[in-house]
Amino acid sequence: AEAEAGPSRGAFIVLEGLDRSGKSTQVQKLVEYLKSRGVEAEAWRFPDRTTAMGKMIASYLDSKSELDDCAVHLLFSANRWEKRSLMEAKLREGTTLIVDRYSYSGVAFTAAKGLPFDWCKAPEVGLPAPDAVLYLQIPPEAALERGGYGEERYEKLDFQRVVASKYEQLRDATWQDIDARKGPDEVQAVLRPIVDRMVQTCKQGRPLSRLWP
Ligand code: T5A
Ligand code: NA
Repeated sequence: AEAEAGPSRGAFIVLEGLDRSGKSTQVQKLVEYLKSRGVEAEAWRFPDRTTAMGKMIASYLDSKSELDDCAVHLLFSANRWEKRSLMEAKLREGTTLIVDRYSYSGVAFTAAKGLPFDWCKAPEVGLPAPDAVLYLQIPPEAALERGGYGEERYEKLDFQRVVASKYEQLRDATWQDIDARKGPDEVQAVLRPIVDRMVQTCKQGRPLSRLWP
């Protein structure tokens, strides 16, 4: 049964996908679009590289430091927890958050290294759950052909294939597959009505739930 409506709030929308699937491009476009329609909206991204933990993560991703696989997984998770209260405050005050990666990336990328799925999910339990997860689906081979691929730690074809298979296991009721092989404007045209609808639903008081739904 539908949960009772709560107070009006902003929507929490996450874009997920392999490296170079076009998340950042779509997040920026969505926020500009929402603002142009008078909707209060902000672009967020994880990892948030600006915090102390984020700087450790950035150094690891650039292969400037080595970290134990379990330790870095917990750092990525802690980097979400440290933003939790601000995230919840923004949503409560009516700001819609369009977020580039979240806990789904956290689980898919660490599980792809061979760590147990349930262990990967555990530190995410209790974080705010997104209202919608929009998965930008692209074959790893096609992502590879896009600019800049291959500079960061995880940007290897074989690894991205395993990540894609781990994402498959994370599908839940909030998840929607989006064909991301098309041009940026075509992908944007598919995303806008989905986001518009969720902004309305949350304005009407869709209760915020917790991971994992
Ligand atoms: N990670 C992350 C974890 O292991 N655990 C975690 O908990 C989290 C949160 C960094 C890495 O960290 C891992 C996952 C990642 O490996 P990141 O900083 O988000 O994560 O890095 P990327 O995902 O690689 O982000 P990118 O910015 O590189 O890729 P995007 O955002 O998917 O793609 P975008 O929009 O920047 O576009 C990439 C290129 O393609 C072009 C763009 O112009 C650009 O050159 N492009 C298109 N070309 C053709 N058609 C389109 N539709 C296009 N859209 C964009
Ligand atoms: Na990357």
